[in-house]
Amino acid sequence: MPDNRIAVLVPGKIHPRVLERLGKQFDVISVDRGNGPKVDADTAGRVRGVAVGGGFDAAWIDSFPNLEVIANFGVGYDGIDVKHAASKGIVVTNTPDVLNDEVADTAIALLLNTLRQFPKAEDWLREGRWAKEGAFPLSRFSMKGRRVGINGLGRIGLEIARRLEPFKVRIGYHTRSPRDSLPYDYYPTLKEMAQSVDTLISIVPKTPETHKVINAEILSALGPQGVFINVGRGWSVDDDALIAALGNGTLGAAGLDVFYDEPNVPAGYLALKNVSLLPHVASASMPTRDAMADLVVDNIIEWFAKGQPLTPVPETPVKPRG
Ligand code: NAP
Ligand code: 8YV
Repeated sequence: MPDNRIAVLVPGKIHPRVLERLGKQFDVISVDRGNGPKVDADTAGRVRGVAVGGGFDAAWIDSFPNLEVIANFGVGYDGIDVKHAASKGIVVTNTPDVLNDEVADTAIALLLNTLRQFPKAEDWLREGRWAKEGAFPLSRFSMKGRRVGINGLGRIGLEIARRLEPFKVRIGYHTRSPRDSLPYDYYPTLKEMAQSVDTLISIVPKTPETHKVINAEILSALGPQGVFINVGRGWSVDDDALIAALGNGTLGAAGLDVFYDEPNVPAGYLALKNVSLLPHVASASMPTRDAMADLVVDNIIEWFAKGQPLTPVPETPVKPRG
């Protein structure tokens, strides 16, 4: 029997809760990413919504003539050609706020791991070295007395700043526009901030302006006691400069959750002892990923029920469905 429900395309893998909930209301069409959209013309014509956790470029968008809404699994929607979607009147949604706490918690954990080397200390215990060789070596760095600069004080950056307050560190931030009524030092440029702090946490989106902004000049301004943490996008970092600065002592240490070309991690990082590496897990708890999945589905439901999704991205302003 033909499925007369609205067809929603899911390219590649996505959190199972998205499929489970979508399947209750929509005709879910799961397709491999492969080398591009491979669906017959009749199916392509029936697709009115997309739920996606990777990328959706102009070629994919153009393959579905009746597409109305693309719901991205993630707050960062750099994998979707939003400009192209906007030009065709297609609404794009993302998953803001529901992951703020998890990502901010991870940023603090990664900072502490980087400063105090807790993962290496646990390895020391598990490898029997505590009993054989004695105490784990003292960590070179401490959180105490640090001056922290946050590159990007949006939804997540602000939660990171709030979590830093009880650590009694000095807190500053850089954004293009200063935020009102916050007790943190504002720096109009990243360079001025890097010159004034010894700890830099980056949580900016992937945009043309944020490409490789964490470069040799910024790392050298942080200095040998300096620490760099990235939970935003690997796109913002000049890897060659960071690997060189960590290797020659220009920078003290780094903690990275995100990489330029995931899941590929430059061998230069793996060879260094003063970098703590995570495989893009900042939002990766079951409760938070479930909340993200729910927001993906609820955006699609709200669009088709009311013509008003819950969290459209600013580049695709919502026009009521005709
Ligand atoms: P948001 O609320 O939009 O905040 C973005 C912040 O970055 C704003 O303060 C913005 O301020 C600032 N910004 C943007 N462009 C800038 C530029 N060129 N120079 C300086 N500051 C700039 O976004 P969010 O929800 O906090 O998320 C931020 C990003 O984190 C996401 O886009 C995603 O890429 C990443 N993320 C990573 C993970 C992970 O798993 N590691 C999880 C969630 C999110 P102005 O506009 O005033 O400049
Ligand atoms: C996720 C993220 O890892 O929300 C984002 O922008 O980077 C992370 O929460 C990703 O979106 C899903 O794989």
